[in-house]
Amino acid sequence: MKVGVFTDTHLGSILYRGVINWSKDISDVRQKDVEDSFKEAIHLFQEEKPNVVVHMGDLLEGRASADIFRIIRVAAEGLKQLLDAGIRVILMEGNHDFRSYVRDTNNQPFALLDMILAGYSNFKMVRKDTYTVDNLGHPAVFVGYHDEKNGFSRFLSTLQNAQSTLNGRRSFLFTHQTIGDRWGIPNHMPISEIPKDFVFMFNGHIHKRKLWMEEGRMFANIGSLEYQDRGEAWDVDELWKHLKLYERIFGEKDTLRMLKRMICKGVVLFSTSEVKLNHIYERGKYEKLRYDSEAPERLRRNVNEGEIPPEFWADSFYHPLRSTRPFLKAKVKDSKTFYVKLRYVLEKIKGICPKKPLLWIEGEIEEGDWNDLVSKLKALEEEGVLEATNRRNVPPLQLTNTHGMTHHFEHIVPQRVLNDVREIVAIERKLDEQGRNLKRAEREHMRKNIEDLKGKVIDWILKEWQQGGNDGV
Ligand SMILES: [Mn+2]
Repeated sequence: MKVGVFTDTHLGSILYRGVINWSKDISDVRQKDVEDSFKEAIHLFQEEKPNVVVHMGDLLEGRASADIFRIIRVAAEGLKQLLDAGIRVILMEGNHDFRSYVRDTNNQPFALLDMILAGYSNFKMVRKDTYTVDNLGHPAVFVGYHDEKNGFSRFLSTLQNAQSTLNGRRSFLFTHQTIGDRWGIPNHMPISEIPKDFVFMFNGHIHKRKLWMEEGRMFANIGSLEYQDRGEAWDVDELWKHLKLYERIFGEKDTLRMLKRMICKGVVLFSTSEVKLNHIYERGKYEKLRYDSEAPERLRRNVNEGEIPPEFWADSFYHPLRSTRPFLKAKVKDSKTFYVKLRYVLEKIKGICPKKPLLWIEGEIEEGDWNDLVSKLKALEEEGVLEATNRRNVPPLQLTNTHGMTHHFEHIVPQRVLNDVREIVAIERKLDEQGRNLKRAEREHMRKNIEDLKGKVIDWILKEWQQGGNDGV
């Protein structure tokens, strides 16, 4: 059975959390971006024809938008296309679908959507505080949003109730709730408390993509369909470092491919009958998995429990969307260096992404330098390379978004990896300059040294890549 999963569409959203003072009004652009990515996801599912499509919540920005009726129609029209094509659709209610100031669950955006789609027998909706059990080749439990005001006890009892219906069978779990302690968020469901029969878990809510193994179980956080929050934005300096590293190791084509996977938000498609998945169910272990991907030989050899098979992030699993609008940020210390790196990064992004990035800057630089930088950025907007930026040196906002997130996502290339890269460069140069004068054995030794170092760097990159790098809260 083929399953498509997406989440946190936030249709109707016109803002980015934690961002003010854009150089122009971007609310229309924003609203269209969010609809574009939703439509692209629907289109992708129509083409790939999964048996089931699951949306894990926050389909709508139902709490804030006055445009809610139009937005519900946009959502319904998209979902109808899947339902008409015979694809089953399972929608889970998220905290943004639910307007907490309206008590009546029948007077909520999702209730309306349910009425619109009620005629479809292949449509299923999981409302707030409820769950449903279904079959995706293996049992699958779907849980609507649970209020976290009093912690996770109600969510836990829902999971326990659901488990009691499984008769010991291992199951998928799809939930909007935050699972695991991977984001530095105090509000999360500890993995150790999740009933043990749930072995492959998908969660929404956190817009940052991440895939990992823990306690022999698999966790997939797919992330939102668009950037929602300044905390998700990619740091220019960090992107630049990644690019330089990838170019060194992979060459141009694969560098762009990796960049796309880092920057572009996306959807997941997978087959529940895949051998590797069945291993999770049958053994709960990965050692015996067979690797048929194009991952480097050494990685295939060195798979330990706890590592994610790279093919789960391969093209067959994660599908980045073209309509993603990149979101960059920077803490500027030296405006000239920053500008050089920014131009470089923007040039590369242009190669993978039709939409112009947004840029958020802050920094402690002289008034004169700041004004100079601002006029350069304005020129970039006029040139059509940047969509918008912030014009004033606004002090960093305290990130008080709904998830209470902080900048736990900063992730730079570790020093040891940079050292390996420097070493590779140094040996390559030496080979280049003195190769002819060296003994053959010595040359071979140096080449082997380069291969070993590259292997180490590639291991790090793939591991980082699997875990989602830095793309999106
Ligand atoms: Mn949410």
